[in-house]
Amino acid sequence: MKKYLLILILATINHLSFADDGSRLWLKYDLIKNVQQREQFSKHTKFISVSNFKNEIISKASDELKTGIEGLLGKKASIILEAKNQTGGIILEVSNHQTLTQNLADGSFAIFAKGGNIVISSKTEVGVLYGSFELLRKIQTLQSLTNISIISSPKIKIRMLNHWDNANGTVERGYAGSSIWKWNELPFRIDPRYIAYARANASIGINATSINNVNASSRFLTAEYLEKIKAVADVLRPYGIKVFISVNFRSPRTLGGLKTSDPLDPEVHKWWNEKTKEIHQYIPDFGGYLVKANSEGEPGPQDYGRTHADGANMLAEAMKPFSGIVIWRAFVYNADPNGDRFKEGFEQFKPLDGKFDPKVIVQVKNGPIDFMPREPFHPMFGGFSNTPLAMEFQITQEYLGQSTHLTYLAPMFKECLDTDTYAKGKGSEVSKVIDGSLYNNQNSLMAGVANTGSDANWCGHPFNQANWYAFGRLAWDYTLSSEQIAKEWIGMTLTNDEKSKMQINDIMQKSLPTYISYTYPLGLHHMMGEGHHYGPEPWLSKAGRLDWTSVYYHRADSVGLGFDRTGKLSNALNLYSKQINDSWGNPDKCNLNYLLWFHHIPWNKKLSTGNTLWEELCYRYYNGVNQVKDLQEKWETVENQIDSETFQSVKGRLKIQEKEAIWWRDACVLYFKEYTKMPIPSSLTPPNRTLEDVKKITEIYHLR
Ligand code: GCW
Repeated sequence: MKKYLLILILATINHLSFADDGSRLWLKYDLIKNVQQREQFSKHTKFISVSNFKNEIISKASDELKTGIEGLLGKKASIILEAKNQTGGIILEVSNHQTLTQNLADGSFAIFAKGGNIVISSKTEVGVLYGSFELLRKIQTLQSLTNISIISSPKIKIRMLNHWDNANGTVERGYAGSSIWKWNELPFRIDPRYIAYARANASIGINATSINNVNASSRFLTAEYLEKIKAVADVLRPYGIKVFISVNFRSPRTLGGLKTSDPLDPEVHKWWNEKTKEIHQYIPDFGGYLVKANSEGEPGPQDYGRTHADGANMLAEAMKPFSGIVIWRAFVYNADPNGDRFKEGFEQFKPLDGKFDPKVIVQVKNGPIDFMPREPFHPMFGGFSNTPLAMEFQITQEYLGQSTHLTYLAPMFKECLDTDTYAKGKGSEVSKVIDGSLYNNQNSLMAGVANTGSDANWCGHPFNQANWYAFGRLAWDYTLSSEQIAKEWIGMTLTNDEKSKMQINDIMQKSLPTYISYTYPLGLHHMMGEGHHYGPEPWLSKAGRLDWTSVYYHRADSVGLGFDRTGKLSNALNLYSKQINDSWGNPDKCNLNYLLWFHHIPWNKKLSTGNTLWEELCYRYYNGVNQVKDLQEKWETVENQIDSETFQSVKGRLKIQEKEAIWWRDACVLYFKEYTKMPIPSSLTPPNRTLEDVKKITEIYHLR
């Protein structure tokens, strides 16, 4: 009793007096305030029964349940061996329970009430771990456990984070501090954050991670680094997470001292075979290789006149004796000033469709250009029937306000996954291409470029955590709605107060349309600041390559705006199905969200809204700014329900966002106005600065 009181007091003090630095992510396990609710949950969670103390995954599951229950309910929960006649507890079992006998994917689990207990059952240990997190999520979000009955099964086999982390501790496109991997300390010191990372990922079903940047250093394949990676893999393994390595294609030369890295050279083959074997001595369950080749200056098979398939298949061959796979990225584009970058991935890979080894998955970005805030789905998803394709989402917000703008990305992920490619007629959504069901592929993979870093709260903006969370939940089950995911995350991370939850969900759902409205309305894209990719630079006309400028994409002139991708110019639309062409290919039918992606529209053309293009553009930029104000007002209403540190952090960032939304609006409206020679609609207050003033802000960004 005394012990119980002490835990209760400590938990209460902890909850009341310490500001929340966000380091516990969505696994906070703070005491549930309402006593009746606690009592309800306590009835079902008196003990945790396991059938074997020794299995390390099961022991992670039972430990997590114990920690969670003790924190949330302020009471002791003991782990016992094989409950016999006890009731009111949780039983973890690895079994072929009838609910799981159908051909359910690895990691599936069932949670059900039986004989006065709650059973978490799976055919595999990792399924029990996922089920344990699911049960905790139910308690964290205050859902009743009475007669609980859940069967859950992952739709995608490999649910993976891609870290763009470098050996020197920096993170490419990372906005939350430096790398979470402390290469200088490994393998001797294991940072406790690795365990926290593993728990967070397991809680949302992520089961794979590639630990280094795709702009890869060969260093990661040295014995010194393999030992370090092994240490990380050992921490992640009991949480069901496999480690992958991004490799530099030139490694046989740089590391192996060979004269070439030509994938058809027998010595090169041998080198990779041996290297792959060596990796497995450190990491027996090694996940595989991730490769960025012949893209943005990275080496690859084309350096030797070979194809992407030659390169990928050579690595697949080396992987043959093992369970791992090869993930080959399709993010390639040549610097052809007359071409259309939109088409390049498709065109380079199309002749190779069907030529890849079964161990290869081709990983395609969310968007034919590059993770823009809104892109039409990549045409490869509709055009490749003989190659398993993986989805690469970007969780880190390179083009989405980085760590200062609030943008919840589940609606973006879903927009892409839910779009019908019509590849095999109606019902051929992108999700069915990547889950393997459309073409009966065995492998399926969804990757997210990680947004984690050394910041106390891992992700920079407190709401960026929600994007990591949402990515994992959707990789597990893309049919979940973005509202459901948001509400779960809010309940676990911020508050369970119903009214506040609704307000915050509203903020989250509106955040992406708001951001798009003041940056890239109507299908504009790629007009951000050069190099750093922050803020507006629509006037950018000179860069290392033409397709790194802004004018290449928006094509503003005295007649109109937008990139004509119809048959009149680039004909990229032709890469999509007829059904898509019937809508997106027709400027009068095209969804306004994609209009300027595909058409060069005259400034004075009347759109379906009744406004001319110029008017509509201005209204959207101005609305975007107004919507940020709306988000700020909504955030104010939840102050009493939110931890003060988090509240202030978001409040401050929303202020920056407001200022920078105006920056985007003024930059774009004033810049395009030069082409239109038309006034800003009279109902809007014109910017109180000139285009030159705004350009100066960007110049300062580029000062050295
Ligand atoms: O989005 C662009 C980024 C690069 C990145 C590249 C890629 C890792 O600006 O920083 O490099 O894409 O995805 O390979």
